[in-house]
Amino acid sequence: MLSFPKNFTWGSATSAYQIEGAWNIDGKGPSIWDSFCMIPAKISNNDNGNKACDHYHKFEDDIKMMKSLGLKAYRFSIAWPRILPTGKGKINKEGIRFYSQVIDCLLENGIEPWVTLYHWDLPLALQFEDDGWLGDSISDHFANYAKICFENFGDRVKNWITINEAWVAAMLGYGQGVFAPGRVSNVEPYLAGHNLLLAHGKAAKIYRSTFKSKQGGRIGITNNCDWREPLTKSPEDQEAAERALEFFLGWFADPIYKGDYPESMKSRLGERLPAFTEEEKKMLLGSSDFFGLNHYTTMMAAQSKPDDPIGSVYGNGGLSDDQDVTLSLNKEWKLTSMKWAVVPWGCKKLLNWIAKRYNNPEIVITENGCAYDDKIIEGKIEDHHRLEFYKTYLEACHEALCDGVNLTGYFAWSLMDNFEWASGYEKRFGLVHIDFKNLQRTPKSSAIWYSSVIENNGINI
Ligand code: PNW
Repeated sequence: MLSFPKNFTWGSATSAYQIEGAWNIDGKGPSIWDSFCMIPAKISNNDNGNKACDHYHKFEDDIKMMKSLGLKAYRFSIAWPRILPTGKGKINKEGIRFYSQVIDCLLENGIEPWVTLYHWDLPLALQFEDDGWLGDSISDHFANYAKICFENFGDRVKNWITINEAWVAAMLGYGQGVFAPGRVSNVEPYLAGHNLLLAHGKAAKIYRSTFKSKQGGRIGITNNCDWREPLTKSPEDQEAAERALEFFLGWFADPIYKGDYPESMKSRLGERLPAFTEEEKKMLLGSSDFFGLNHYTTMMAAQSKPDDPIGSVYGNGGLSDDQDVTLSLNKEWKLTSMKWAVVPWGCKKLLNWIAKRYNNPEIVITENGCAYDDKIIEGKIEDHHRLEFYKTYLEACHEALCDGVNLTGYFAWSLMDNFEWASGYEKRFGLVHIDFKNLQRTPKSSAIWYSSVIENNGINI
């Protein structure tokens, strides 16, 4: 039996656009994802989140299901355009009412709410009127929205996450154009990322100065990072792997834990990387109470050579021209249906890298999981690939704990199958199977296994 620390947080995660549906009712305004999905061929099968899992109407049943699975914590996001239909100005009371009910229902069932304020569904009005994450005023609009959430929910919510995966929002939304708002550029991602960081910093500052002492909660940011393993022992490849991690995670974590962007980014990007004022540096330094980490996979990294194919592999390398890093997969690695490699030791190495670089912060894995095409055999969801994934990644987490990494929680992505962004409903990440025709929920074998881990606070080996 591998035992975890006594107060370890065991949870599962979702996000608003991926599960709620109810996209245009009860006063909700449109988000950039509502409109992005209307553009033909942006989303696999032209799917959209209009209905999704219909969690908006089924949240009580879903919370009962969470309770029966034994979840101690549930991470979900608030849809900004449900609270502020145009991103600013008048508050939509129905939006406040909905999330209040969700929070109350969780607490009644003994489940701790972890709330993400921004999981990519920007109010469309802010994209039109303020240029989305490129605009000068966007971080202030976010801070204003965050304040409304603290005011209305902070009496009951004690764990806040400002921004989910600024890297994805900036790089896939403004660099590669595969996520909303679909822009393609090698300048805009760095400006969008800058404003996402400022948005986090301003919201955290408001929480700490006005709410924290009364409400007694904490606030952090969640960043995502894959592990980058040097392809060879050569110093060039070792440096390339380190640089790739700096361009991935250091981009967003260095300003918060060290006060500025990594040197490798500053020197390579020059004027394309905006600079922080001294005041902004001060605001960002130490602005996260925990290190939220979403981790999915690992790739090999090597120093680029002139005849390497240009561009990133599988869309998760960032802009390879800026980094001079060429990514590849080891042929031995098993792949999920996203073609993401299953490499548990990469998770352990990344946790150790974070502990070392950022002086052993408290780390919470706010997402980890995998997509597989489930087989339904006699009404049961045959799911041993996912079960194996969770088992091996949790074993890697346990090894990191033994190395001295201060890991305090783990959230499986995702609670249930849902709208997987550009992949639509084709890719299934859920512990719980959703039959999208009649919206029935059925726990998979991995969910049942995860329940036993939570119950034992450890893994039977
Ligand atoms: C995360 N990449 O997205 C998100 O937080 C979830 O909403 C999503 O469903 C989950 O992971 C699975 O995809 C990512 O290209 C999307 O590296 C893309 C990447 C990473 C994370």
